[in-house]
Amino acid sequence: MFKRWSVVFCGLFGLAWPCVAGLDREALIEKVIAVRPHPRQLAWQELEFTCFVHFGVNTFRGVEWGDGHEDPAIFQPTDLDTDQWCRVARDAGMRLVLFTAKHHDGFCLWPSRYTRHSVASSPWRDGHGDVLRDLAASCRKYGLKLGVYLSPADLYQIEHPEGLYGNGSAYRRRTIPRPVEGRPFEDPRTFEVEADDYNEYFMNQLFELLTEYGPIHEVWFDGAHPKRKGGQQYTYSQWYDMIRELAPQAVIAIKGPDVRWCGNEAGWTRPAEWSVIPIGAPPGKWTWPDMQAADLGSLERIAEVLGEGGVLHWYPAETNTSIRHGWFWRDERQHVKPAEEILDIWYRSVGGNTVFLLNVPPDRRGRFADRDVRVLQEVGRVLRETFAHNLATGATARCSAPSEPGREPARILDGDPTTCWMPKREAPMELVVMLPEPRRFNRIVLQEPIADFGQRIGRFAVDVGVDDGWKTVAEDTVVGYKRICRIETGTTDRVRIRIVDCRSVPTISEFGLYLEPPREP
Ligand code: FUL
Repeated sequence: MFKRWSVVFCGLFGLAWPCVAGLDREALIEKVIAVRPHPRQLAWQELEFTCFVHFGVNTFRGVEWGDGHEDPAIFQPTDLDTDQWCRVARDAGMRLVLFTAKHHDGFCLWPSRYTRHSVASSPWRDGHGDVLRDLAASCRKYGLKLGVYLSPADLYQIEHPEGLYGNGSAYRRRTIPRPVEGRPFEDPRTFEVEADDYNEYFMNQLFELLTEYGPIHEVWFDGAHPKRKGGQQYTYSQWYDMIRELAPQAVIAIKGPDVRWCGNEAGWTRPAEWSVIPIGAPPGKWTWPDMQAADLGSLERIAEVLGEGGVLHWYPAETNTSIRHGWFWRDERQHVKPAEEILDIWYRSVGGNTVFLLNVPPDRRGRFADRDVRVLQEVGRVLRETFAHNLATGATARCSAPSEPGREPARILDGDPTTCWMPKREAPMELVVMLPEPRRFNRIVLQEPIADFGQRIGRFAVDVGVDDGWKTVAEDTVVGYKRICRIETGTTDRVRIRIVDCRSVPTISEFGLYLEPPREP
């Protein structure tokens, strides 16, 4: 449909607006709001706060990137305790642990059938250790989901004389998984692929990870490469097909179609994080490059990319950063971000329509270090206390515009994110929430029913009742899955939500008022 924007301008919409084959702004908006999350993307978004764990030979060398020449014997955690990771993560409010099963150095934290460069060659637990197995069991115990980071870059396979990376091997038909004597798979499925040695190796390992550790909910493909060799290419689409078959519930993140990198590693968030993003080609042909521009999803940007032959895609952002300076534990001089900073990122990311993936690197014992634990305990305490009670409970809501049947304003107060308010006409408009008595709060939460109606709100403001009038306390951009506004603590008996700019008719699923208790200095 969207081929080339013939630059005809539709004067109707104020400023010049390009039309493509007669498609005006309204028709474009209809296309944009029709884009919805896949259920696996929605389930991932609802996790909100997740835990990244970087652990491996780098932990024992005190480096960020290994070189592939590491002796597996250096991997010797003295007191590996994945229960502690999961307990701390759960108590901080996290719902998934994403683990570096293999980082760029190529050392595997599970005893892969396909390389000796793994925990099986370490004296740790006499070569019988399996960090991923311990972690999977702990995740089950603490009710957390599990994700895996499998680095496409692999320095061991580059540097080792018999390494498979970029070895010039032919692409030919191969069966995944390759049988290994004495180590059969319980899962009988096989895949016929067209691959060279390294892609076969990679898919054999994906098969191990996705069939032998219980359900995997996120697969993370990093784009970084400390080194390349032999023009090695990755057969991504075969990898994705295997993941869809073996782990249909898993989102494929970063170099993949389901979750996009926020574009930085410092925890910065865009003021307007749209989840409907134009990409340069249909998903099957797109290579998911990093997207670091400030504007990824405005209507202007969408028009531009569609005009060049692009398509629309539900592509929500994940904000990733580390609690420490660096991704791996180095020593106890390493800076640890204080709880205020983690909470600030949490509010901007979870409350800015993204998922927050916070890295917590275990130390050489194989435990989260005490300083990190203290920060996470404080973060968990603040989040629990703040969001324990919705202070909008018992309120009533009204809007001057008539509502669609069954979508009255009261729906934003029913605690059910699957119901919503939807008026019969477009923004601008106001929604007034009357509290049963004056209440004190400093956090305002808004959610859109993205599963049913996509992402629409582009700008809104919130006013609180003062004396006989209103005072604006928050103004912001998009809502999407969730927007949290932090405001000065105050008391009022009424709140007004003004939808200032919206793609089509606005809709809100949930509204909440909360009080973050004052913190000790
Ligand atoms: C980067 C990697 O190079 C880092 O080591 C780390 O894993 C980070 C999350 O992604 O691209």
